[in-house]
Amino acid sequence: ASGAAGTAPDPPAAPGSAADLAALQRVVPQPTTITANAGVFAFGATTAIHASAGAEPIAADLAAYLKQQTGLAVSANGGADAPVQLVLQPTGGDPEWGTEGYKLVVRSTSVKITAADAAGLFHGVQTLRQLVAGDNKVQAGVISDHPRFGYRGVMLDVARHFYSVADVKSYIDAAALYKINEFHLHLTDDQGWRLTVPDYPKLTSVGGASQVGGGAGGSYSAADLKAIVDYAASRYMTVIPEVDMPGHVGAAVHSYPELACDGRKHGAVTTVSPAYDSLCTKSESTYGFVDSVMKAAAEASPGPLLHMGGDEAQALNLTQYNGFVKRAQDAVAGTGRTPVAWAEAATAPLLPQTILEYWDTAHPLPAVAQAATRGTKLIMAPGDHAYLDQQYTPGFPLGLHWAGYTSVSKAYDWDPVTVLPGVPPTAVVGVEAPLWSETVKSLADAETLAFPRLPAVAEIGWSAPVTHDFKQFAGRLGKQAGLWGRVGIRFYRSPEVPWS
Ligand code: TNX
Repeated sequence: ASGAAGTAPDPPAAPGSAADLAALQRVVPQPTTITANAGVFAFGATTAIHASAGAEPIAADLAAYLKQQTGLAVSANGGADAPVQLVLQPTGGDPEWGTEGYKLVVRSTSVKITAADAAGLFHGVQTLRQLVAGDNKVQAGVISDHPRFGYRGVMLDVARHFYSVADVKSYIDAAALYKINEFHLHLTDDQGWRLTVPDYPKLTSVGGASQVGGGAGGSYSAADLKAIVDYAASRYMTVIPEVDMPGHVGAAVHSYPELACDGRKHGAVTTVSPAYDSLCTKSESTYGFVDSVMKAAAEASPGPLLHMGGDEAQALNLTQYNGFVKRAQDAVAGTGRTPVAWAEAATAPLLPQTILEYWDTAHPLPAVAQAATRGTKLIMAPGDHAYLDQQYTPGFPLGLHWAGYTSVSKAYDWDPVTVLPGVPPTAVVGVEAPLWSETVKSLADAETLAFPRLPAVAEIGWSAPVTHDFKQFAGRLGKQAGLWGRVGIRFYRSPEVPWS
């Protein structure tokens, strides 16, 4: 064994008891392998963290998390002999780690996280946060961990109700605890347009000034979006901006009536139900608009993906819809980004790189699995498992139920590679948990719908299928409540979970 504190070799660790192993069974998502050893590491007022070159920001994160969770002022600038070690090891580590995996070794005298990349160290820190029980102690043992899928996303709908930059950051923070690495921002819809587009200022000055229920709405400046993107990056999350078209454009045609074929005045949409307006697909100026909007969306995030919507374009026939999807993909590709679209776009000629997001479990389209067999990649967000806006139970005060009621076990009991029959497993790039906000008026509402189901979807995206077991998951989930209390995440006390 190498010296955890970089000096003398460690003595061999004595194997842990069943109780020691149980003490490590509190991590969500379930890690790849866990071995318990005898002993416990205790964080104290003088504990210090040492970071290897490049790992300094993660040491600062860990110190800040520990301060928030435990009140202890742990130093992030410990020397090479500090008991807590964060080690960036770009070569020569376990090849299974990839960029997001890590190894955590806890001994009674030391804690060491090793990873090939800063993202892996960050995820290891999330595991450690969950293991620091209420008494600031961590059971000794070894955890080796890496994700099943590279895409593990959440989506926040900031169009139906507007969320401040501070609220968006809080949502990102809560998702980071469960190793989510993609943040999909649904920026435009019937009820509001939140993305500043320099060529079309009324999109935000007019189209931004509404939301469901008639409230004031709002929009993000380029600086606001940069703040969100930078914050997400500090949580090892990539932002995917979405501009939804050719349907779900109520706010756009309210701002610029000439974008619709009828040219009539379109009032602000403040209802829950969609307006079923459409961009005018036969007008060439529509595509100038599409180019301007995609350019602004691409400038909003440096990430490789740009979501172009494409759902529920009820006002168009299939020829009009398919023709629009083709041109919108070209507009996205022209910005250098990879297009992502809701699964309806499977009927159109797709660029080879376009990724589809599967959602509508109530009306599965055969074209989706067919596209996947031809090589199109899929993000799995099945409405009846992964939609965080669906009610937990009939009568639940928040949420809709078009896809059915989604209990915690329903959110957990699915496999991305079998959820849509006919899809080759290699087509699946990962999972996403969307939170549509027609009924979601505040960060507290958002958290109440997301917790505890977001951790369930996160585990589906991260953990190996052999670990799948609801009872065992529910036990680990119940142990998260103390941490949620300490960091201020609101949640629904589902009776399916043994809260402790
Ligand atoms: C369907 S999911 C929609 C959204 C709604 C959602 C409510 C999707 C691509 N379209 O516009 O907000 O249902 O659950």
